[in-house]
Amino acid sequence: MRDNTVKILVTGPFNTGKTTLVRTVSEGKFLSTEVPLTLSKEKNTTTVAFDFTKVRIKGKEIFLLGSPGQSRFSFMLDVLSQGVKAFIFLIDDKYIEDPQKIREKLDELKRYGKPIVIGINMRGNKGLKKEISSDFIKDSPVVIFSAKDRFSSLKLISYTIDLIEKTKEKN
Ligand SMILES: Nc1nc2c(ncn2[C@@H]2O[C@H](COP(=O)(O)OP(=O)(O)O)[C@@H](O)[C@H]2O)c(=O)[nH]1
Ligand SMILES: [Mg+2]
Repeated sequence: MRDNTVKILVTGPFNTGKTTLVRTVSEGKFLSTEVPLTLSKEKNTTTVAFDFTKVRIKGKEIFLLGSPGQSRFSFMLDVLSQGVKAFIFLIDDKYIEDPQKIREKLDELKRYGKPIVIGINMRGNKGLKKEISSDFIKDSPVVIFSAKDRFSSLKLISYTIDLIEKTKEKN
């Protein structure tokens, strides 16, 4: 990859807004691999391979990928993590996923040894369940945002780019 390209992987449990985040920052030019989902009350589609877009932020070309959320596709994480500079790990604002499972996924991600930013997708809600931040804030920086809002989604990515730069300086 060229010097000013930065690959970032958006990952996290099912139904946390990963595909929405990639779509929102893309301004329409994006690739997705969503297929119809019949067994879920919450969602009609699910990502089976990845979401992808390219976007310019802070003079850098960001390759933004979204992973599938369902555990049966977790083998994709290794494939998609090749060459990533950082991860954005999304958590649902309603905290429907079992915290223990979220933690397992997060621990799995830490094994790659790259910076992780936790994004809590508020989906337009104002109140944040207190336990979310207290459960996870000590692990990695937490950014509260909304995946449908372009401005807040770009802020989350900018934050991640800054963290990559800071981590580089330390090494
Ligand atoms: N209102 C609102 N809905 C959202 C937001 N982000 C995601 N959603 C909805 O949440 C659901 C799951 O989003 P999706 O991106 O498919 O989640 P993924 O499984 O993590 O890729 C979809 O119905 C989205 O429309 C948001 O910021 N605001
Ligand atoms: Mg998806």
